[in-house]
Amino acid sequence: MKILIAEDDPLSSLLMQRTLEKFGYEVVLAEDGHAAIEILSQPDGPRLALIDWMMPKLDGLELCREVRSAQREGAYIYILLLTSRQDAEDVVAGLEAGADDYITKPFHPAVLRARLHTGRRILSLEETLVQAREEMRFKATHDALTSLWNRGSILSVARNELRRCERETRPFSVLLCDIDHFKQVNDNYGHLAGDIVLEEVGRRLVSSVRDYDAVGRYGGEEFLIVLSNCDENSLRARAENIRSAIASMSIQAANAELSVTISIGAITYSSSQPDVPLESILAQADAALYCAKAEGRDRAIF
Ligand code: GH3
Ligand code: MG
Ligand code: MG
Ligand code: MG
Ligand code: MG
Repeated sequence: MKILIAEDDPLSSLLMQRTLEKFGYEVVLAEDGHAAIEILSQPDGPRLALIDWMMPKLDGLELCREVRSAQREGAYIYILLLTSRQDAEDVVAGLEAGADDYITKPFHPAVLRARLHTGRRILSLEETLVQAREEMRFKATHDALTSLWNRGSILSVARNELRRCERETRPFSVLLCDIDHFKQVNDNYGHLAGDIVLEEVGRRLVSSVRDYDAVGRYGGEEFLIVLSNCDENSLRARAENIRSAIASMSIQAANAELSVTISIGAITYSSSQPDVPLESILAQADAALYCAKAEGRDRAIF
């Protein structure tokens, strides 16, 4: 585990470095507060910091305040303040500035070691919390079966893109895709096979679009694709690509090789008036999808 030592006195610094290396830490040194800030703000910088109170330029207290105000989420830095002061008001000042703990000079190595263990316990707890929060955030925004954006998220992606297109007077394009006769997959091969088909179709849709396009599960077997920087001509080409990419798939499920087709309602909206509701564009896409179904499926209608 990496640890920062911010200490202006070379001898103390060396002594601490040796002690900490003996404990198994990978030590990074800073001679003053500014250098410490620099090191701590690096993405893979140390998360544990042993900071001397008295330093030139930026002292330990200012450093604590600085670190706390620049704190990025998920990158908590545990600060152990090193001081020769032990008056009650100094201790209070140190903790209020943002230190997590303090240790007085001259320190006993075993006490330092124990206090650092406490810091690591806190850091690992924080890491668990951050991961749990990330997971919750992902679950709240993604579909559980396909891991695509869920309905709420793809709608807000679409809404944001629509507003951006209006501002920049660019065309806004969506594809509403619906698997053809999907009920028959469930009826003939079972619901689990149906789920596999949904996952595979979702994966293929993602691999058929560009990185900055967005694919979401809009409903049961319906997918909404928001394409950025796509005018009507390129939408035609891309809808056809996507249609044929799905039609040419062979999906292993329920001991069978399944294939499906999709129908697509394709809309390019070029803004002539501001603030057109997304819902009205999606209603047009839905109407186009309905035509694609009526005209025999496995096609895109614009
Ligand atoms: P069409 O070509 O007109 O779209 O016919 P369709 O059979 O695809 O359409 P329909 O709306 O009649 O049936 C959709 C089916 O999708 C019914 C529903 O049970 C199934 N479905 C929806 N969500 C899921 C899911 O998460 N898993 C599985 N296995 N099936 C699902
Ligand atoms: Mg000092
Ligand atoms: Mg239907
Ligand atoms: Mg369908
Ligand atoms: Mg449907």
